[in-house]
Amino acid sequence: MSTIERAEVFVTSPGRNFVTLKITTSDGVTGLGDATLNGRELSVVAYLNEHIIPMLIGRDPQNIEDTWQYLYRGAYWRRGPVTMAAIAAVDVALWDIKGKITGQPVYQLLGGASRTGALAYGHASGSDIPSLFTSIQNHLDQGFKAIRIQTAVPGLGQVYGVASDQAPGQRYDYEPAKRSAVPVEEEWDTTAYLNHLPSVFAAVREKFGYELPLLHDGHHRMTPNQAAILGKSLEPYKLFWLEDCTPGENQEALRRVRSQTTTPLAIGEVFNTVFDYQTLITEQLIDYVRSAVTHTGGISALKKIMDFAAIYQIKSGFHGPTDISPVGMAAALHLDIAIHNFGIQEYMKHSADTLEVFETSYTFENGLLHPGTNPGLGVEYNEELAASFEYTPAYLPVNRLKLDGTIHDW
Ligand code: CS2
Ligand code: MG
Repeated sequence: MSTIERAEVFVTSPGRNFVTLKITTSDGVTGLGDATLNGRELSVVAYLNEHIIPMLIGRDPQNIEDTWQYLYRGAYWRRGPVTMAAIAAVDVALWDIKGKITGQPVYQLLGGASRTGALAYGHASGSDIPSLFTSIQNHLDQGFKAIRIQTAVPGLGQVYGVASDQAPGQRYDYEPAKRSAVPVEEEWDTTAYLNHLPSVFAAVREKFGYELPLLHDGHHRMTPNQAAILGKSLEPYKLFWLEDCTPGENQEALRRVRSQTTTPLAIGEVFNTVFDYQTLITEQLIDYVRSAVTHTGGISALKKIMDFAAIYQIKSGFHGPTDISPVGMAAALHLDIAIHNFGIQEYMKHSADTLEVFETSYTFENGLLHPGTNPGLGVEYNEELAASFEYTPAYLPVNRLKLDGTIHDW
């Protein structure tokens, strides 16, 4: 029997920080998993090195479900982003190994292809309407068939999710996380935002028409009532979804929003188990599951969430920002291709440096992503090059109200 012989954790920073788990079997087969938790990277490194890797050595790499249950139930301390990112990395690396052992891309092991490609959405943003239009046009020129819209808010400074204005053809990346010993602080004003956003969507619809699927991320900043007001005011502009309108911890908050607006709702990038979705799914309070494979315990666990969601006609819209490594992105794409209730996939192209460290085989053509047909996940990790990009602490920003500096949800 082949066994897990070695497991190593690598940290690299080709523009932003990534944590990667590499598992090697006694037959010399290797598998990769993404363990990146933006701004809290080293906690997952410690969890893996100190508590998980010693338990993996000698186990059968083929028994993915048993290993998942062993790590989840065995720890006693269940759930949480650090635990579930660590378990996800193991799970994804074992799927990669199983693919290589069987000579199949992972999506074949998940039931095969349900579609020819995964519809992707890109991030357009701008400090004003003209620069937003340029950014949208850039994305259309790159082939995107669905676009997320974020804009600055008059009277506020830098708003998270709004990139510096783009020259045509330039790669979008708002978030090479701001490198400093402490997080940068941004200011916020929900009233100004609620007053401004509908006019942005009106302008975009007037210029680009009603066919283009448009998305928006509220980044957990609203109360249920404010979210209901926004959802209603955006109804004329027929959004594909309104994401993270309220803080994620309180599932019941979405009842109020749902009862007030037909704007489709998506949530879940900060969720880490099926229990974060239980009320949302059984009461059909959302339309899209926003989880990342990387933060939800891996392919095995997210597949189960999606099968549960399918019963309630809820679809996927997996998290795919640049702080998910190309390994995590590839894992999401295999699931996207396999499940029946796929909805859309977030896609921000990684930097050239990142794509040199992680050699990927996924493709983006005609608005659709495909994981490729290489055995396993189809990603190679260049350890030597990775080691030349040293880890630097980097944090997500903190949000304070402009009026009086109160720390705000975001
Ligand atoms: C965003 C992300 O992609 C999204 O929808 O909300 O930029 C998110 O803030 C980061 O991935 C957090 O690490
Ligand atoms: Mg988001």
